[in-house]
Amino acid sequence: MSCRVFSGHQDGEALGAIEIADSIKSMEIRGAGLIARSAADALRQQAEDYRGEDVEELRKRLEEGRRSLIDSRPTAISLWNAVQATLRGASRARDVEELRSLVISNAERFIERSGKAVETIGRIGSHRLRSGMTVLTHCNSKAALGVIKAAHADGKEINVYATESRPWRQGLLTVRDLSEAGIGSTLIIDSAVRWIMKEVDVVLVGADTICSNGALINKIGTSQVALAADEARVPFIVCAETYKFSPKTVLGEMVEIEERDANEIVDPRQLPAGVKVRNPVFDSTPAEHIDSIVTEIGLISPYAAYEVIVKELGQESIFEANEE
Ligand code: RUB
Repeated sequence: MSCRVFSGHQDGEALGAIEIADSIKSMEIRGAGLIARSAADALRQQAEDYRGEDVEELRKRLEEGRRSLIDSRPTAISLWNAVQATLRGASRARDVEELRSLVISNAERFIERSGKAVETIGRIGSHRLRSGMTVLTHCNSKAALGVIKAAHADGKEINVYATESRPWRQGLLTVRDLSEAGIGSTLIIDSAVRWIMKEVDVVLVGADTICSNGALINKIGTSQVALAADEARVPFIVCAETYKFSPKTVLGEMVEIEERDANEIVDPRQLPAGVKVRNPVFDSTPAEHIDSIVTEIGLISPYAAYEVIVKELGQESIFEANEE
C-alpha cells in the first residue's frame, strides 16, 4: 500500500482519524488526491485496530472518524467521496469481523484505484504534449505533474512555468518535484501569469472539485489563469480523477470555498487598525474556460461532468449526498 500516513493507536478509537483530520486541517497533508487517500487509510486503520466485539460501537467510532475527516477541509469533494467509498455497505455488516474486512477492502480498493488513476491520467494527458512545449501549472497538483512527468518519460522536452501560489507557496513543491524528475522549470509570482501567457502552449491544473455543470474548483487564482489562457487562446486543461467530481452539486449544493486564517497572508501587527484581511483559498472556473478534463476514463469535455458523476460515482453516491 503506497499511502500509510500514520500508525499505531489504541483500540480503533477515532483518534487516528482525528489526527489525520488535524494534519489535513493544518495542511501537513494537502492536495485533494492525497487528502482522499489519507482519509480512506485513516478509517481503514481505525477498523483494523478495533479490539472490541461490539459491531455497533465500531460503526459509531467509524462514523465519528468519518465526521472529523470531512469537517477537516470543506472544499475538496475527493475527501467526501473517499470516506463514502470506504464506508459503503457498513450499515449492513452483521458483526465486527464483517465490518472490519469490508472497511479494509473498501479503503484498499479506493487507495489503489486512486494511485492508478493518477498514472492513467499521466499517460492520457501526455498525448496532448509535444516536445518543445511550454506548460504553465498553478499550485501543486500530483495529477497535473503526472502528465508532465509522463511526457518527459516519453522523451519529450517540456518547459514548465510554475506559479508561486501565495500564501502557502505550493509552487516551491512543484519546482522541487519537477527538478527531482529531471524536468526544468521556472518559478513565477502569481501576478506574472498574464504577462508570461504569451510564451505558454498549454495550461495544466489539478482539481479539488468538479461540479455537475463542469465548473472547476481549484486553488485560488486558477480562474484568473483560465481567463488569461482564454484571452491568449491557450488550451486550459484540468487533470482530475473521477472522485474529484461532486455528486452533491447534482443536488444543487454549492461548493463551500474554504477561507483560512488571515495570519497566513500577513502578520496583523503590520496592518493599520481596522484593516480587514480575507484569505479564500479556492475559486471557481466556469466550464466555458476549460478546454478539456483528463480523467482516468479518458479526456472529456467539462460538459460531460454530470455523466461522469452518474456513471462513475453512481446513483448511490447522489443518494448518499442527499442523506448527508
Ligand atoms: C491544492 C490544489 C491542487 C488540487 C489537486 O490545494 O489546489 O491543485 O488539490 O491536487 P492545497 P492533486 O494545497 O490547498 O491542498 O492533483 O494532487 O490531487
